[in-house]
Amino acid sequence: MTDRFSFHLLGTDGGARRGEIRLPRGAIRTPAFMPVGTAGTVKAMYPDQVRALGADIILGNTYHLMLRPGAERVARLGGLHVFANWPHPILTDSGGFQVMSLAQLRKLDETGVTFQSHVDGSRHVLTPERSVEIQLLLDSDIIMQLDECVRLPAEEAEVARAMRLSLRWAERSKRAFGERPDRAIFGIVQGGDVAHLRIESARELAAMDFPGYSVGGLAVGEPQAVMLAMLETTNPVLPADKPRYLMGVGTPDDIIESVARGIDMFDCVMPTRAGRHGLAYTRFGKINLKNARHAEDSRPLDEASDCPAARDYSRAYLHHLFKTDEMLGAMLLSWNNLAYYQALMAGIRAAIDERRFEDFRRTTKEGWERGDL
Ligand code: PRF
Repeated sequence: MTDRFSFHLLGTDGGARRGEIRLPRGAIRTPAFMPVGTAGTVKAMYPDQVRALGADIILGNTYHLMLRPGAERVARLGGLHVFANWPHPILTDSGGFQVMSLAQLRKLDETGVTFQSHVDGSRHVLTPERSVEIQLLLDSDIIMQLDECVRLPAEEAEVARAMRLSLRWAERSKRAFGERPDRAIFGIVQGGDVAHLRIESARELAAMDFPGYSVGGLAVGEPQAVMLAMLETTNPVLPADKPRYLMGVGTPDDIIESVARGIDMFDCVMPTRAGRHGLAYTRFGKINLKNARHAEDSRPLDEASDCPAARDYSRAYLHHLFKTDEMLGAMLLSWNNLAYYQALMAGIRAAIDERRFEDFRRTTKEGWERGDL
C-alpha cells in the first residue's frame, strides 16, 4: 500500500508500454480500460461484478453527479466510493465535454461554461476551479482539468482558440488542485487534427508538470487514421515517466492501435451502451443479437470464455430477451462486453510483458476478421 500517487513504467515492447499506477485505494495495471460509471453506476452491472472482471478503476462524471444528486450531497454521504460501494480508484471527467454534448443554452467564455441542466432546465456555472472542487467533493482519485473539446471537422482558428483556452484552464485547474500527493490531476491535450497545435498543447502542458496527461479532442468525428496520426505526433512530446490517457476511446481495434502508439489508459461507453442495445463483442468480432438469424441458434456467444454471460446462455435466448425488452438482456451483454474488454486488456498486458505484442495484435485482429460462422 502507498499513501501517494505514482506511476511506474515496467517495460515496453515497440511503442507499447506496460505500467502501474499506485494510489492509496489500489493499483491500476496499465494499459487499463476504465468502465464508465457516469452517474455513479456502471449501467446494468453490480460493482463486485465489475471488479471481478479485472477493472482496477472506473470513471465518473462531474456533469451528471453535480446535477444529481449534487457534489455536496455525495460528500456528506462519504464520497463517491462509499456512496456507490466501489472502494477502488475512481477517475472523474471535468464536465466540459458533457456540457457541450448534453446541456442546453450553453455559453462559454474565459471564466468557464454556463449551461442549463438537461434534467430540469436549472442554470449552472462550471469554472476550472468549481470543476476541481466538485471532483474533490466526490473524492475522486484522478481528476481532470476543465477543457474545451471541439468536434471535427473544424476550422484551424477555432481549434487553436479552444486549445489555448484549455491551456489557460489547465493552469487554473492545477492551481485550484494545489498539492495533494494522495491523488492526481491530469492536464488534457487538445488541438484537434492539427499536428502543430497538438505539439504546442503537449509541450505547454508538459512544462506545467502534471502527474499525468490526457489526450482529448479525438474520436470526435475524424477517421481512425487521423486519430492515430495525432497520437504519433503527440505522444513523443509527453514525458515518458507519466501516464497517458486517451479519453473516450474506443473500439477494441482503436485500443490495440493506440496502445501500439504509447497510450496507457482508456474509457468508453461502447461495451456497456452497445450491450444495452443488443450488440455483443467477442473474439470473433461483433454479433448483433437482435438479428433474426439468431432466433434458433443454440450456441453460446463463446463457449471458451471465462464469463458466464458468454458461456451459459444461448444466442437464441439472448435474441429472445432483446425481442421482449427484458432487463436481463442488457445485463448479460453488458457483462459479456466488459468481460471481453477486460480480457483484451489482460491479453495486451501479458503480451507486452512477454514482448510478443506484435503477434498478439495480429492474431487478435485475425480473430475479428475470421468471424465464427
Ligand atoms: N475532454 C474531456 N472529456 C472527454 C473528451 C475531451 O476531449 C473526449 C474526446 N474523445 C471524451 N471525453 N474532458
